[in-house]
Amino acid sequence: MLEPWGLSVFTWAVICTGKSERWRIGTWFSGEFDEYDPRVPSSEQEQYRRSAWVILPTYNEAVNIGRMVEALGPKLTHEGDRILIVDDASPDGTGRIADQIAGDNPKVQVLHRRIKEGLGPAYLAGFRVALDGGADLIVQMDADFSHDPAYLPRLLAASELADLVIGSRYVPGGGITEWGQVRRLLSRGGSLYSRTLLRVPVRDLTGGFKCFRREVLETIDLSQVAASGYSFQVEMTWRVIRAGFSVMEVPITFRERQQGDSKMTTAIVAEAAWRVPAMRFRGR
Ligand SMILES: Nc1nc2c(ncn2[C@@H]2O[C@H](COP(=O)(O)OP(=O)(O)O)[C@@H](O)[C@H]2O)c(=O)[nH]1
Ligand SMILES: [Mg+2]
Repeated sequence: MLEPWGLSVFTWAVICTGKSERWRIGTWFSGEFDEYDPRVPSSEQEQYRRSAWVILPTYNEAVNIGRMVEALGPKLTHEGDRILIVDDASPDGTGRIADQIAGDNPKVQVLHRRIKEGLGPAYLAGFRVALDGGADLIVQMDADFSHDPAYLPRLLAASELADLVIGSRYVPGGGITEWGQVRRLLSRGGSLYSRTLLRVPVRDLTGGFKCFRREVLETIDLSQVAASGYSFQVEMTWRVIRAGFSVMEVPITFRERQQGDSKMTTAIVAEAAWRVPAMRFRGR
């Protein structure tokens, strides 16, 4: 009998060689994700895992940031693991709270930026700091618990198999809770729109819970990344695929933020609407 791990590798290999000749894209369909290999004791597996930096962009997340760092703590078992909070001068004092957390926890660092420029520039600044700091794996996730820290080991484990791992709502086993119809439609529509225009078989192109291997971010010219809102997620994945890296989607359940306010605006949606076709037609 094939173990889940073997099965997932097999499934991925089939997808890579069969369905998608041009891109190396796959989905992890197996049911057991959270272990590297069930046959190896976990203490030994830790030695194999590479260091991970988790980038948390924050704008007015004072109610969430402390709990978020606490929830991530037990998952950051490698000595090189770090959390990097990228705060854009949040008026609610998130930056100050982050500094306090960093003062008490040597695994936490804070990058303060003067102005709010959107998610894209905040992540790009965070990526550069993580690369300079020696991160092997760079994880990006929302700081509002929409991305559950419990899935972090799953993403890290899958990064043994693919250059970019996407926590995906739209593969078997993934989903969304507590979202209204409008938001669901927007997300589904956005993914379908991008997928169709860019002609890539990634299900969750707008997803923002991802793990990049460092080589990926070193190869892509980050100074060329133009998108700032949701389309940042699409643009990054698109650039990764075009650079020939492998992509794997692993299922996650996304939940609406419980506290604080969303920064989503019509301008962010509008940006995605024109930027995605622009990406496609800019040529390769
Ligand atoms: N540093 C920074 N973080 C941001 C900015 N916009 C959103 N965020 C953070 O990005 C994450 C996702 O944003 P959120 O408002 O939850 O968007 P939504 O989930 O699409 O509603 C959260 O952690 C936000 O605090 C920004 O301009 N700068
Ligand atoms: Mg959110």
